[in-house]
Order: sequence, then structure tokens, then C-alpha cells
Amino acid sequence: MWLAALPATALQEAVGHVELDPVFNVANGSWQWRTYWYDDDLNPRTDPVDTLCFPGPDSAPAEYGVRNTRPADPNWDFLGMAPEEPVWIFSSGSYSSVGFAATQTELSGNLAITLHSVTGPAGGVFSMFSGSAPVIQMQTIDGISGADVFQKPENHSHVNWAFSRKGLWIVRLKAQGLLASSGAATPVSQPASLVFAIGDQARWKAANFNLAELSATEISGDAADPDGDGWNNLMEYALGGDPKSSSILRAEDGQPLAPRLLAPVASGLPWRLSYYRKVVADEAALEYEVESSPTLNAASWTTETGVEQVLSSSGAWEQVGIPLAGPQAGCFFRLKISTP
Ligand SMILES: [Ca+2]
Ligand SMILES: [Ca+2]
Repeated sequence: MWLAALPATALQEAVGHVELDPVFNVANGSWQWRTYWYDDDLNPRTDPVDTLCFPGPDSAPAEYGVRNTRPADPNWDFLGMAPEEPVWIFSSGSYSSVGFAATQTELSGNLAITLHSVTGPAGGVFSMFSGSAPVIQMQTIDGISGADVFQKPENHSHVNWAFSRKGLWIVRLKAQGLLASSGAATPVSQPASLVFAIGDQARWKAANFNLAELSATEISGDAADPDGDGWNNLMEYALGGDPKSSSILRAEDGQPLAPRLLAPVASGLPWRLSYYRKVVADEAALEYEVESSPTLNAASWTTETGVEQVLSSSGAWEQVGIPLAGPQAGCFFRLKISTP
């Protein structure tokens, strides 16, 4: 079982005006990437960057989200999707803003921020740009090279971080500066990992796993079952489980995680299969389907087409019941959960 080896910590969401601050220690030649931001209680924070995630709700900027639409002009091809398609941008002017702090006084001139690596949804493209012209600093549509660099001026400066898919992204950056005293170049920093969690499911992952776990699909991937309870992470997310606890109950309300058969409430009415489902406006992609089979044979499963009934609802959850058309005796049911 994986659980014994897993640290209990997860990432904290940092929202609002967040400033990245790569700091060079002149005395010992090391770098540390930290952040400046304010938490929900307006406490000033200076956390190491790898303990945070930057959440991007899959909604319009006017609703505190990061989902935008790609302009038609070919100047925007670098974003990696067709014109008028969605693009998720942590923009310098939005609520989910991630910028860079003013450079420490021991360094002078530009700080070279370079792109080390990016992991994210398959086929996705990451880019960093400024302005509406735009000026491109980094783009992975043509791979990663020394050309992917942001020459950060000494003053506090903000950029736009663009992603062509929603999901969980890890952007690794390095920094190098010039010593004010001698003009000599500093060593290049170790890569710092910035986690951008776009959409509800990615935010759930970042709220449940730390950076090392998020980097390991055998722990945090949809098909993984790190607590060994038989529910993979996609099902834990979709039904309300805890991916680090082998409880058979939902974390939110202690109700059973597993779908249940409900007997007819009156003579002549159908049996129903009941389950919990997540109702998040930004996550319409999650699909729940009830299937039945008289034999369990792989080819014998058919989709139940009864009209769902909402039995109860609370916050982001609904308990629904599907009237079952299948035979009432000797029949098997299963709940299928999928993402496109
Ligand atoms: Ca599990
Ligand atoms: Ca679990």
C-alpha cells in the first residue's frame, strides 16, 4: 500500500496578487524561490514556491476565472489552439495574477528567467507573453530551448501565463542574475516548480497531493489508487472520496461512496440505482453512466436510459437516482465515470 510512504501535506492555493521572488544568497551562492502574497485572512506570506499552487477556475475573468478566447489574428498562433477556441490565461490584469517581485539590490540589470521543463495535459502548449501585441517570452509549441526566456527588469513586473488545455500543469523555471558589486554572473538556480491547477479536478488534485506526488502519475494519476481502497483517483474525485484514506464513506458527509440500489417506493415503480455526482459548472466534461448486465459478460453491458431524478443536493454535490429498466432479478449494475 502506498499510503504509509505518502507525506500528509498537499499544496496551498495562492490567489490574488502573487509575486515570485527568486533570491540569490551572495554568501553561499545558492538560490531560493519564494513568493509574496496575502492569504484569506490578509496575512502576508512568503512561502517557498513549491508548497503552493495557483488555481485557475474554468470560468470567465469577470467571474474570477482564467478562461479566455483566442483572438483570430495569426499573431496568437503560438498559444497552440485554433482561433475562437478557449485558452486559459493567468493574465497580469486578472484576479489570478502571478508576477515577479522587484529584484534584490545585490543584483543589477535583468534577471534571466529561463524555461527548464513543462508537464501538463497531453498535447498541451504553455506560453508566457506580455502586452496585447504580443511580446512572446516563452512558447512550447516549438519545443523548449534557450529562446524561452523572460528578461525580467529590475522592477516588479507581471506577465501572462497561457495554457492550451485545462488540467494540472507544472512549469519549471530557472533564474540567473548579475552581481551588482562585480557585474559577474551568478550560478543558474535549480529549477523551481510552479503548479498551475486549471479547472475543478486539477484543483482537487493539488489540494490532495504534494508536488512530488503530483509529479508521479502512479500516485496522483486518474487511474492510480494510492490508498489501495479499490477506488481510483478519478472515482474518488467524482464520487466524493478521499484519495489518501481507505474509508468507504464520502469525505464530505459520511454517506457511502458506493452506488446503492433503492427498492421501489410503491408497487409498480422501478428499482433505482443511486449515486453522488459532482455538479461543478466548469467540469461539464465529467460523465456518469449507469450500465446493466444479466451475466457480467463484457459484451452484455448496456446503458440504462431512465431519466435521472435528483434525490438531494448540497453545495457541489447531488444525489441522483436512475430508474432501472433491466430485469429485477439476477441483474448486475455498474456506474461508469469518464472524462473525454
Ligand atoms: Ca483510492
Ligand atoms: Ca479513498
